[in-house]
This record gives sequence, structure tokens and C-alpha cells, in this order.
Amino acid sequence: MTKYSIAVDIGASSGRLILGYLENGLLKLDEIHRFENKIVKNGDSYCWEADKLFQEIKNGLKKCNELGVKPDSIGIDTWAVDFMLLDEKNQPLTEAVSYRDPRTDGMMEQVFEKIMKERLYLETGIQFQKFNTIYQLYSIKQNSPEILDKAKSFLMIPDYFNYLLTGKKANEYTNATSTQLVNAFTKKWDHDLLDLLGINKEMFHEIKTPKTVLGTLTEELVSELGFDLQVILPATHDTGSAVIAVPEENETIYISSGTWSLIGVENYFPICVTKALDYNFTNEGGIDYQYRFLKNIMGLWMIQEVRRNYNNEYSFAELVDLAREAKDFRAIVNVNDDRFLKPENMVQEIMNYCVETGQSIPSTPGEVAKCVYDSLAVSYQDAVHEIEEIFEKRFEKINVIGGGCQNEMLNQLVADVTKKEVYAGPVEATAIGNIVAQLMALDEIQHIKEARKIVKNSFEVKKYLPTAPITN
Ligand code: LFR
Repeated sequence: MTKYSIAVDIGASSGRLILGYLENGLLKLDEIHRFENKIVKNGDSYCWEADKLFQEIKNGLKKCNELGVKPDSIGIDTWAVDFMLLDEKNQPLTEAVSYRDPRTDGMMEQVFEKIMKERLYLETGIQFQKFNTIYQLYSIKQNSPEILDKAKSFLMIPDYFNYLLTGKKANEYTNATSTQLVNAFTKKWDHDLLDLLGINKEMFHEIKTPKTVLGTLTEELVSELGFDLQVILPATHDTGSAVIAVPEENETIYISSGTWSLIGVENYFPICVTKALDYNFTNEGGIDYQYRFLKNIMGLWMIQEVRRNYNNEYSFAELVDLAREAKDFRAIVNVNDDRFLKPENMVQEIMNYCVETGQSIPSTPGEVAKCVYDSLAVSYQDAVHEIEEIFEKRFEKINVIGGGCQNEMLNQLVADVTKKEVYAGPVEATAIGNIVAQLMALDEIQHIKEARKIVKNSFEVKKYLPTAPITN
């Protein structure tokens, strides 16, 4: 009997429910439901609309009924680092504050006063980003300690939705590592770090790994939806799910391209050497305790914001066309500068950067878009060099996965600047990775190697060869 799994994949700008199943050895996907996601201003804070998102998950499940689809399981993945705190009555004590909220400004430095930066890296292997959960929690500790005093449950966003679905609380491993509070070697919450920060350890739950069957729906949900199904943990961190679906696994650097660009390689142990710290690479936990040695690059967020600043007048495809037309314009910004994390106005911020660095100032949408794409490509190129330096070898291929791999201009640019073959696809990497983890838990797929073979046979991957000579 064919098993049907639903991947709930919620990214920074949209969420989807995608049905996945095997047919003649190939993985098939059908989109069931799609909804918007965005950051909203709630009082002084930038927040996600957690309740609305959960309602959309239920709406998607109701659509299954209408479509006559009977899923066997569901798995949820979202972006990382953000969380909810629940009180003793399991009521949220906080909004789902977004990692782009400035509450973490200056917190990294304060944490380093309690724990040396090097120690933090040696123990967790996680890159330093001002929005990591550790700095978000420390900001609550500094500014509203009463919330932490009342907190009985720490649940990351997918953990929270899983709790609403099943009534069961657990912290999923791949996402938990993004907090910078999980020990990279024991793979457990690092109690020493929590003690040094004075953060209550009891609110954290048992860490459970991908492929764990968490439970079934609560009675209330079964009567509301009219059916039950198994809730399975995929890699609940979207990047963790996406990287499962990298078909070109050997000697390949992947770029998971979406709101963020995550560039790196898969590994079997964490690398916490000085060079990795200096270059700010992370060792996020993956499925089967693999590690994603990667670096965050600001990604298509910049172009999403540019588009918004031009009042959504141009589609993403039009911005690419305009960038092509602006072929003689060149200015490079450091996309990883925190100033681009949530500026008032991205276009203005890019222009200011160019003024401050004495470069040509982009003045048309095409020039701004060209500047963003060129800057992303340069930053990928730098990251590739850093990876090759750390691994002391050359990687032959780059596999771009996720929605951003549909940007042909950027794929070609990456091939040109890195002088490597670029493979683009699958587009739906995150949902695919989510579904194959469920299908492994359901014994439909035996192991990750088999999963990757299925992915390779099931989805289109386009190849780009380096062409133009590089001038920088
Ligand atoms: C990508 C992602 C990245 C994480 C960032 C913030 O969607 O999950 O992996 O660093 O969002 O959570």
C-alpha cells in the first residue's frame, strides 16, 4: 500500500503543505495548500503570526479531506532559531518574535562576557550570528527576566506546532542545534552554558532526532478534521531538510538558496578549528547525526526587500531581466553585513553602502538588482575559497537547491565566478527532504543513500558550465 506523507514547509515568505509519495520508485509531489508568511510589527517587536500559521496548517489538512487524500503522516519544517516559551498552563508567554527583531543588538558581546567566544564555538560548533536563540534568550533574561522565571517549556517554532498537533512536547535535534546551546559532541543541551548564562535548564525538553514518530493528533483535532495521522519529526530546520535532498553528494558544495543562501558541505564530525571560527562557519546538526558545515549568506532576502521597496512593481523575473540589461554596472556590497538584516529600506541601504565605499551608486532597479546578484556571487566565491582552504582540497561541483535555483542568471554567475560546474535543482529540496525523512520512518525508504538515489531519479537538475572570463 502506498504511503502518503505531508510536508509542511514554512519559509520566511510563504508556507505550503505538499503531499509526497513513491510511485514506481520515483518520488511524486503534489501541492495541497499554500499561504503567505510575513513578519508583522506587534507593539515594538517584529513577530511571526504563529496562530495564523497553525490555522493554515489545519486549513491545509482540511483540504486533504476535500481532495479525498488520506495522508499517513505529517512533518513540519520551518526556519530556525525562533521559539515560543510556555507557562505552566501551556499558554504562550511570548509572541513568536522574529530573529530579525533588534532585541539581540549588543547581546552577543554581553554573552561573551560570561562565556568566552572560543569556548562557545568549541562546545557548540555554531557560527556567530546575532540572532541565534542564545542571544534572543539572553535578551529576555536582561530585559524581562520575569518571563524566563515563568517559562516551563521552550519550544522552537516547529516544536510548538507539533505540540499543538499532538499534545506532546519535544525539541527536535537539527533545529535545536541552531540555538547555539546544544553541545556538538554530546548532542544534548549544554547545561554548563545554560548555567553560566543563568537560564533555566528545566524548560528544555528531551532532544529527539529526525525520523522519530512523535505521536498522533489530539482528540480535538481528530474530531475537527475527521481523520488521524502520525506526526513524524523530519529535520525540522528547513535547511536540514533541504540538504537531505542534495542529489550531487560527492565532492560537491551545496548552496541552499532561498531567503538565505546556505553554502557548505556535509560532514560526519564537527569542525571547530580556529580557521572555521575565524571564517564563521557553522556545524549544524543533520539527519543521522551528520553535520552541515556551512555559512549563512544574506541570500535572496535582499532582492525580496528591494522588490518590496519598489512597491512590488516588478516581478522577480523582471528584476533579473533588468539586471541583465544593466550589464555594465558594477558595485559590490558585503551582503553579510548586519546592516542588511532588516534595514528600513534595502535600496537606500545598498546605495549608502556604495557611497561609503566610494563605488558607483546604483540608481535604477536594474542596477540595484545587478549589484545584489553580483554581490551574492562574490560572497559565494569567498565562501568556496574558505571551504577549500579548510578542507585543503578542491571541490569540483556546486549544487544549488531550493527556490533560488530557478534564477538562471545567478546560477550562471556562480559558475563563472567559481569556475565550477553548477547543478541547479531540485527546486523543492526542503519539502523533498522533509518527505523522505517521513518515508524513512515509515519504512518506505531504507536509508539516506537510497533516498538520494530516488531524489536524483525523480527531479530535474540543470547543469551550468563556467563561460565568461572573470573580472573583479
Ligand atoms: C533558512 C534558515 C537558515 C537560518 C535562518 C534563520 O530558512 O533556516 O538556515 O540560519 O533561516 O532561521
